[in-house]
Amino acid sequence: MQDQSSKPATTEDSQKMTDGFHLVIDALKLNGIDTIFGLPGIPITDLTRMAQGEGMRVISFRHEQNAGNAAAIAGFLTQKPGICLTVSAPGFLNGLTALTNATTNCFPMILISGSSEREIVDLQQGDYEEMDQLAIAKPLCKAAFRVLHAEDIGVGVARAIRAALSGRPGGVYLDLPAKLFAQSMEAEVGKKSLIKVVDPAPRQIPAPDAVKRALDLLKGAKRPLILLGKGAAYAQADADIRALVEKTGIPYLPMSMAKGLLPDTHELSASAARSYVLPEADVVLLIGARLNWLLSQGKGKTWGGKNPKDWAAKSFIQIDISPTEIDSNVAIAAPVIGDIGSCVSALLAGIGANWAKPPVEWTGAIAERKEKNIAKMAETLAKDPSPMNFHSALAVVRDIIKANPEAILVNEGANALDFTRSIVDMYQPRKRLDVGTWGIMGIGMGFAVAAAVVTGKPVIAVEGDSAFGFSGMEVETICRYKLPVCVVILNNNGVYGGTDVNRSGGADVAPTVFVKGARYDKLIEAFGGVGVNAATPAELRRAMDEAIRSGKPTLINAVIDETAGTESGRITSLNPKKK
Ligand code: ADP
Ligand code: TZD
Repeated sequence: MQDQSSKPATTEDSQKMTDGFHLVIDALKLNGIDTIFGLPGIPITDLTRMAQGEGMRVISFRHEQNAGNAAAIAGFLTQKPGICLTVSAPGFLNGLTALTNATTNCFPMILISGSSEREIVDLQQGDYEEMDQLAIAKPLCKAAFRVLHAEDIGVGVARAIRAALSGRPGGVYLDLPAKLFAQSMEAEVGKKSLIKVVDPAPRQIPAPDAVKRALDLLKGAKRPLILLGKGAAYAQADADIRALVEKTGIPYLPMSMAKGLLPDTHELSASAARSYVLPEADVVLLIGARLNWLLSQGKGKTWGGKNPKDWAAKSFIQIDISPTEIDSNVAIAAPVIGDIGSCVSALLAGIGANWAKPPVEWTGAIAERKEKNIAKMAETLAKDPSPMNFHSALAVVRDIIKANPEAILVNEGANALDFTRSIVDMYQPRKRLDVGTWGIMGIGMGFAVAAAVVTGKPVIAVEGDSAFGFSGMEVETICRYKLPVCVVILNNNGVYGGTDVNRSGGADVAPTVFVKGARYDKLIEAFGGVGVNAATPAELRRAMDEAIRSGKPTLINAVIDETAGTESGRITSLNPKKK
């Protein structure tokens, strides 16, 4: 489709005039935003060209959902809202899943979409890609704004940034009708209309009595536990969080994207004794983690309730920036409301030199279980079955991450997700990026592209073969921008596995089964990347080492036993069953 958007102000007026295109770019740049993830087309094609011309990094994707996921994770990694730019209606809708997912995960992101003319949309007269985008976005994100006049672009961008970053971070929609871009105004007036947002994520200091209540509860605990969530990773209060764990001597559990806040090999990590500490702990300090389904809503057997429907058998302290999160599932005895940096430093200030570390009965019992489970896992990882299974392949990934702790690990799938999370240790904060709160497939290549672009570090994406398919075309994007991304597909021939059968006996394969022996490595070769088929751990290791060494876009098809793994990985129980 050819672009029909109006020309920018580049005539003899260019010294004195500006236009909507340039005001959007200037407003973003003024606020330190230097990267746009998007996909061009009417009416934003020129915006992408001009943004690039004005020195912004413009990363162009093959599908808006992947650009949106890239923006979301860029927001998580940088504490600046990630920008996703799309065309109207279908492009907007393609980006919307990522915007809603960002909001669900508390990642700051702004989806900017061009839209059709208001007059036509509101009368439903059938414009090109007509849709009332603002109305559709509103219930699906944290905030949504539309700008109709060029002189309001500064305010619109400022409001979007504040909404994305302040309080609980989330996704914001900014609707820019096509006409806006061509509106011109005096450059000087335009410049003055822009707003540099001061303190977009203001610190929120917890109340002293709330801090005291929390410390009193923690002091009296016999079996305390700290639970770190991805909010703690986002907050970038890494040194204080580590100091809190080490000074109190309290064992901790990281949620999957909080892995690496302290190295997984830390002596106070209770990860390898998870099923012991959750039911046994008497006081649990949640830092940036919600008691949602990932934590069994804070009640039931996981937490030591005798009857699965019991209330929590323990007392919770919860640090969160969102006051309404408190008591959302179980009673929280000591809420501490504020930003994690301020809250953790307030707790630290109240922990004197004579703080009594937890009783050795508790820490000793955890250590004992850890040791047993780690030894059991080492035994499993040492096996070398043929074909490879998840364990023997992931033992390789585990070693590669250990040798390259600065690498970012992107991870999606079912078994591919669960096994990677438990087998591959992380050593540094914000290095593990995954399916998050929704358990959504399709984040893989978008996250990988953004992680490489905003950090410059090597990226390893461990993908189930089904999971990869949702964003697989972006291997072209990875090759086009020459990103140091190594995709490892744990290929077991289908969704969860490849052994299901058609119950009718008909010719179609079962709904969960893919083409047997597919060679995903050939995909990346089409775009000049390195493709490797790895049938053994040794081949996988060689290919991964080489990918890290060369920094070349690489896709490894790791051939996994199609009988390995279970339906839905570790969440089999969530599948509905006949009563
Ligand atoms: P996980 O899935 O890792 O358990 P969640 O996404 O459920 O983590 O929880 C993250 C929590 O962190 C959210 O409740 C969010 O409000 C909170 N949060 C995010 N950023 C901050 C911050 N800077 N300060 C305090 N709380 C935060
Ligand atoms: N669609 C979306 C957007 N998200 C989802 N989570 C699903 C579908 C359902 N789903 C899962 O929850 S995991 C999964 C799907 C389709 C793929 C599992 O297969 P895989 O991984 O090949 O990626 P394993 O290792 O074979 O289990």
